Amino acid sequence: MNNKYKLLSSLVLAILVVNMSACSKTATVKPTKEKPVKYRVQTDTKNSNNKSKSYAKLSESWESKGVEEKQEADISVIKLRPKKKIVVKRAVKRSIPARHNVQNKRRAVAPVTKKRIAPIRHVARKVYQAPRHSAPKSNIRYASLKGDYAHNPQAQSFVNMMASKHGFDRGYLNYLLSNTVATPFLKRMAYADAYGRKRTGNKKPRAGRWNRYRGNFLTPRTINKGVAFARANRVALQRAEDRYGVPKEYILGIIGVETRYGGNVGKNRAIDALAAMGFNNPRRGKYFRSELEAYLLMTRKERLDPLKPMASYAGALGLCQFMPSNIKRYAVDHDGNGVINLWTPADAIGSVANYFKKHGWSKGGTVAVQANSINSGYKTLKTGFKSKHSLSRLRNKGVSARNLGNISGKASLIKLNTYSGDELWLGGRNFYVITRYNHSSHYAMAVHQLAQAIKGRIGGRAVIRQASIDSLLKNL
Ligand SMILES: [Ca+2]
Repeated sequence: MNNKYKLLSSLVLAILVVNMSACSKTATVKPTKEKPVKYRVQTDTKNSNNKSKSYAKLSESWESKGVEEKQEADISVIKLRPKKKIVVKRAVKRSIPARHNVQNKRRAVAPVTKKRIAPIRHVARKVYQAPRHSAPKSNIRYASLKGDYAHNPQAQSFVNMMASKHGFDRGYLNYLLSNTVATPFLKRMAYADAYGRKRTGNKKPRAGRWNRYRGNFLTPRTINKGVAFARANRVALQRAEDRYGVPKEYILGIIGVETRYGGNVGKNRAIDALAAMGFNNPRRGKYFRSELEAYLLMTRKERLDPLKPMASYAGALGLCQFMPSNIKRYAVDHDGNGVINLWTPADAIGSVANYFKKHGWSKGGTVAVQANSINSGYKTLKTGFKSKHSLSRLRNKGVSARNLGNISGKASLIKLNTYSGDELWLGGRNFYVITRYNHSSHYAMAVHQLAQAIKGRIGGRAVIRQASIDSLLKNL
């Protein structure tokens, strides 16, 4: 009987428990003013401690909000909240990469518009391919000057001079100068050339002037370009070396420093640059008007449209940046095609070599050697490419060189200002000849060091194999 009674009581208990659990699973929280959302209620038997803590927190917060039906809420309400949060987080995680993918796809399929092409590079490449030699449009006539130089008396007298001295048609010159533009940049450059830069106070120049100057030219990129240019123009360089006695590395040094082997032949039309310097420059206007005169004569002779060629802001032309008057004096038709075109590598190479030869290049002569000083005696000596000191005098002042090359008699003492003090060099006759290209010790030293860097690479491993002019143009 006892057993039966026990079985019955346990069955009754079990039924009660099952009913209770069934009731609790279907219970819901009625919406209130503050919480109008129905919460699904679940029981959890595992984390009873957490439940009690969470329930305590919930009841406190509901009390503060004045909710009366907190008793009906179950702890499982808390459990639903993290689930909700997780869902939100997943949505955020999904949305970020999805957005990126859309953007990337848009970028990938976006059509390349004309605006994306850099105009300056485009122009530079176009000019490097050399202006065409054909009859310019000299049949166009203007009755009078128009445009930026319409009321410029110097421009008017220039037209008269060109017509009377060289037989140019006045109407054609009017057309040319009417289509010549004085850009704000060129006018600014003309003003700076005339009046110089303003110096503020008596500040001492900063140390490292040579380091900064050298850093503009002695770069791996420029040296690599020089090696590629040398390999592409091997024949023209060798012919120039044989004909004029100028080592090919110094020709490469000049073209590298001047235009980075054609990468930067100027962003201004030559006629705009020369006219701006000639008609807006009270100090050196006469010189630049004579260069404009030489330019128009050159374009007439070489059958070039004067409105086409590009130049530096000072009017220097071609890969070797000759001024127009120097084209007449020193430029040569090195490739023998009947015209002088300094935008072609061969003519530029021959013209640089001829320029050096005409200025007294000594075949086989040493350009520069580095020197040492045992004391500060050199500070009493004049320095620069114009200085000339006998080797014995230099030795008395504590200056000596480990290897003088074939420098004999007199040498220039070159002092370069570096971050770590003065760097001394002895310049030979050919160092002075390089300064005839640009009157600066820094310039000549940059040409010398770039030449030596390229010389060390030409005989070594090829940086760019089978470099042709076409592949070089792609790399520019
Ligand atoms: Ca030629």
